[in-house]
Amino acid sequence: MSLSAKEKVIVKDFFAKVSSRSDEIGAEALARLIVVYPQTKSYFGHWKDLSPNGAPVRKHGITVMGGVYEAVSKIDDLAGGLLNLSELHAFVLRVDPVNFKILSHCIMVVLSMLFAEEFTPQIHVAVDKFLALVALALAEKYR
Ligand code: HEG
Repeated sequence: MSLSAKEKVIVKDFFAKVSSRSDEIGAEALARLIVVYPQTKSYFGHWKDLSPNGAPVRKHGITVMGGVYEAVSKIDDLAGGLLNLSELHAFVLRVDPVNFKILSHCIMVVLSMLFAEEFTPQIHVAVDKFLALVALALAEKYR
């Protein structure tokens, strides 16, 4: 699977358009991740406060969105561009790659919630493919 030139433009334009609300997207997506899929909390056991609307969850949601925006900027070479992040998640954090898909799903839900009008089916499919490729790139270093 790969993104067409047109899909890349759609993804870049959409994320540019919603960038002023990036923190909110990340915080809400991470809050939903740990509420809806509580098994994901095991990776964040070192945080003192694991409440969905608490400061650490919010902060990490913002960090993750920073990674998503980094991926947008490296859309032409996701595997190469996200190599360091992949190594971190594989060898240091040991995050099971299935969780990348679960988080992608949460991000999609939040995008459709916050941008009900803007998040058209055409944008939906391009962003869905993009996040699937980001998940694949993050899992690159697992073997
Ligand atoms: Mg990960 C750290 C991005 C999915 C668990 N994640 C990070 C960092 C970034 C990032 C940018 C900081 C890296 C650094 O400190 O240098 N994460 C990122 C992206 C995605 C993702 C872009 C998927 C789209 N992360 C993800 C998932 C889990 C996870 C699904 C677990 C369910 N990430 C995780 C943990 C840390 C990071 C435990 C370290 C958090 C800490 O500092 O306490």
